[in-house]
Amino acid sequence: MQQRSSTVQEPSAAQAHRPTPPAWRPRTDPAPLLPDAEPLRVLGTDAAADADPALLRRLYAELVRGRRYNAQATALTKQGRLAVYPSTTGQEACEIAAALALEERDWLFPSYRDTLAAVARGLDPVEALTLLRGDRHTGYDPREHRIAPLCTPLATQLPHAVGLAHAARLKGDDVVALAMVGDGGTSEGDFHEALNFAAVWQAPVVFLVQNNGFAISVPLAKQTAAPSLAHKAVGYGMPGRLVDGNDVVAVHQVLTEAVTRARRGGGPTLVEAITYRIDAHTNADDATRYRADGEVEAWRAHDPVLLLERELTERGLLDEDGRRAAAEAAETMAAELRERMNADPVLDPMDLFTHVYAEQTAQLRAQAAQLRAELDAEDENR
Ligand SMILES: Cc1ncc(C[n+]2csc(CCOP(=O)(O)OP(=O)(O)O)c2C)c(N)n1
Repeated sequence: MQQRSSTVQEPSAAQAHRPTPPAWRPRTDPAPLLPDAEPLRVLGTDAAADADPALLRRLYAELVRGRRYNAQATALTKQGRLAVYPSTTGQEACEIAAALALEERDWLFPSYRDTLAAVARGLDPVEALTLLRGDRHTGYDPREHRIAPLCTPLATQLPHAVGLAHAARLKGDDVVALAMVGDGGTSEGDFHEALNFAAVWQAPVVFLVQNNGFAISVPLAKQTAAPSLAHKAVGYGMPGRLVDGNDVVAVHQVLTEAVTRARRGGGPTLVEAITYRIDAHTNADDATRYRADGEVEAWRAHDPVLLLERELTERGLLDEDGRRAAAEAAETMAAELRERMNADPVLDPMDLFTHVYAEQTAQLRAQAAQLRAELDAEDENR
């Protein structure tokens, strides 16, 4: 081995002429942006004692109602009353916490899977299913409840949320946008663009990734090599937070903190909630082809409704009567949903031409006139 010289070396001629590069240091300290090593859990820990009993009861009632809503909507697909339903059975904690973390003046940007969050925010349960019933229109006025349309093209709701939040801030409106996306959606360009713009503009947005393990049949390991999806936040310059997505109190806490931070001008946050999709991707999917029953059973033991029920019971906040009351309220909602969904919707075929262009093209005007004439002729022949 070559001996190192103990004498200070004179710089070579080339080194002597090399200019010193400008000093470099990270533009922000990455350490505070990093997610915790473990997802935050509150239920079953000492921290649960601090949770407000009224909030816990409200969360419980919503979870029970949400579970029943998922079951009823799935049943409606089997009865031919609903074209498709992407269930959130097992993910109700994320859906409910997202809805409840927002103030009335805020905006929710859901994906196709997040009907339940929209319903928990106050949307009519039937209107929330309009798109999934096969009607191409959203079926509700997004401005009324400040719920953007349920978005089927993956992650496209994210730049929309950033745009709205940034515009609100420019106007001086005290509004936060919460955008929901799946783990698969994080591979989309829109995810990158939304997070980058949000951080550069310090827009008041909260991104909630529901990591339910799969993008249809594609497991997360085939989607990303990142340590976690929450770690992606650091690359954009925003904090990433990891939370147990089946612990409704923990998700509510993390989202409320992120919403408050955004409202105070602290900028966006990326939250990754670790959860699991108990049902298939939709009623059109057979999940047994790509995952083992044992995996599903392991997650059933970590069920969001059971976790909260256990906590409430142990703290003496829930007894048999309370359980029955929550179940009955959920049953009433389901019966009404069933009844209303069993009525045939009255659709006007002329609606095909509305809400598409502000000013119709000559071709569309001609087509509309042709359809009008055909419908009128049908009426006369009746
Ligand atoms: C831009 C785009 N590409 C592909 C699809 C087809 N698609 C629908 S759902 C889905 C998987 C999405 O998985 P994930 O984001 O994890 O959400 P999850 O359905 O699990 O809630 C895909 C690929 C789509 N809707 N949009």
